[in-house]
Amino acid sequence: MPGTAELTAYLEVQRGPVEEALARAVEAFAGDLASDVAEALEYGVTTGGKRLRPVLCVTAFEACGGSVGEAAYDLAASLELIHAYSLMHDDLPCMDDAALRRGRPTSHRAHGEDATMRAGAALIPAAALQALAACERLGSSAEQGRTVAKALLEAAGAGGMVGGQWLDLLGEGQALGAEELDGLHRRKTGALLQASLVMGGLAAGADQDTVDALREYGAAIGLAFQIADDILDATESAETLGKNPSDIELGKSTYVSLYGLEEARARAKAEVGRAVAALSRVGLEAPMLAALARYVVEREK
Ligand code: GRG
Repeated sequence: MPGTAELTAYLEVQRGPVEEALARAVEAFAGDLASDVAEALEYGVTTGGKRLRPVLCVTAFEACGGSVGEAAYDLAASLELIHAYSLMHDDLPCMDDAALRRGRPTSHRAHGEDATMRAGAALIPAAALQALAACERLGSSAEQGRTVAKALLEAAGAGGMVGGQWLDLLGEGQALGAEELDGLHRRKTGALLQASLVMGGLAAGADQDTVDALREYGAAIGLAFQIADDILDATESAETLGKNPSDIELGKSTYVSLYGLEEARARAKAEVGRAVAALSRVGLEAPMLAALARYVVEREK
């Protein structure tokens, strides 16, 4: 498996084409919007972030035999458009009422609630169009394009991220049990991470067993990601993480409050093992995906 230095270099190399694809997407979609909304959209999409979802998508695409070029990054960018909207709306006063995101003022603090609401809403259909157009450029069949776009929209919808966010808001101030917490986070955080892998595999024309393995890998790293998030939330400052308020301040149940730090760490590690095992089972040679699974729990923010 690639070591930390190799993975860091890989993430650095990926950043350029991911940012370029996002800039292309902003240019394509912001033109139809009022200027204040376009500015909020650009701020939400192009300002920082680890870009984990696009990197997972492109890495899975390549591991499944896809030939990586601009169109693959355009596909990967569709996931980041959904992610960006979710963060913009999540930070609004009617949800988490957050002041800081990625070390900067949240979108509504910088561009106002009205423009943030509208820019976030515009990003949802934009992401679907982005995925469909990218599939066309990749030479996918219409059926393949539909399947890829469906994976994105299902992950973003009520059975995925939106439903998870709803459970998250309802759960504030309550002590959720393990099953409830897993269910919430499989949808809120896990579904889009999982879709990143599945979409990469589908667009590359992977067979059903391989797509299923990517789905299993995605579910495992989704859970590992959230456990790691809760550990960081409990152990690092808002300054280091570049966001506030913390989940603890918001009265949310976390894996640390449920299990304690040590067991939470062990559980995150076990999920990484599960993710890597799923790929091995179908013989998918993807050392970078294995390294990315480890990164998900070892990251510092
Ligand atoms: C109307 C109920 C309702 C929902 C609207 C707002 C919303 C949809 C969903 C929010 C979902 C959400 C905030 C999920 C959090 C996912 C998460 C762990 C984000 C942090 O991801 P990172 O660490 O962030 O990858 P960066 O900044 O690196 O991109």
